[in-house]
Amino acid sequence: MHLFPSLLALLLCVATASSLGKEACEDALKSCSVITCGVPVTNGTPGRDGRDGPKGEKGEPGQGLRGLQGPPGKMGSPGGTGSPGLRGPKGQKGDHGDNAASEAKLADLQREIQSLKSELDHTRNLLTFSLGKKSGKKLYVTSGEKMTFSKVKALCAQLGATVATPKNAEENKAIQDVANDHAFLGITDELTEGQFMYVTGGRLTYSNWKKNEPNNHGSEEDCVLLLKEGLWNDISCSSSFLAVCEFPA
Ligand code: MAN
Ligand code: CA
Repeated sequence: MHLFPSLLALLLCVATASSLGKEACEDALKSCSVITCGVPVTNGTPGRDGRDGPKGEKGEPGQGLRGLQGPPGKMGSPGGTGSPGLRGPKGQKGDHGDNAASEAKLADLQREIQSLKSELDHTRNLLTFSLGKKSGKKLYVTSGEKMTFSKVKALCAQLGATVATPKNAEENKAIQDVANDHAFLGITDELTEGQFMYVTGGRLTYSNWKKNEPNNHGSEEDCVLLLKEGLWNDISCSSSFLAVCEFPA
């Protein structure tokens, strides 16, 4: 709006300054802010443009905002086979098989068991009769062989029996009759010297020692021998005598 009066003042001022002397110009400067002072000259024609300068060094990276994250890369190649996993839990019990077939099999087995039982009864009766076993009495059996005490124990155990052990005079006589020779009894003092015990456990409740026995002759007599005449003598367990086994009453 006030542009026109200001432009007019500037033109006037330039015109005044170029027509005045140096002093007059400096005076004019006080009222005019745009002009420069000097001796007035006639301007020459402008020179030609210079050549292009050398290329500048690469600038520092800009400080603008970082771009957005690009899309995901391509999928990689598959990895190797992993190690086997842990063993799974035990499965549920399976169904029962064919019920009718199982029952038929069971009936067969029950018949077979009955048949075996009666055959076993018959064999036992025959054996006890032939061995002269009396009802309610122990059965004593000998193979007629002589062996060390440890072998007698093993043999009787194999038969499901124990080594013959008289608990009274009647049993002592029964063993004597079966053996008809010196025979080992199931009694030792192997655990504590001088303290004779049943090999099946427990202290003696009956004995039939010969005079001056047990004497632990040579300090090595821990077993008991039923002499042919029915009396007892302690003897070395590593000597060999008749094996007599005992079956329960
Ligand atoms: C003699 C007696 C017995 C002993 C035997 C060993 O008969 O001393 O006590 O057991 O010898 O052979
Ligand atoms: Ca002795």
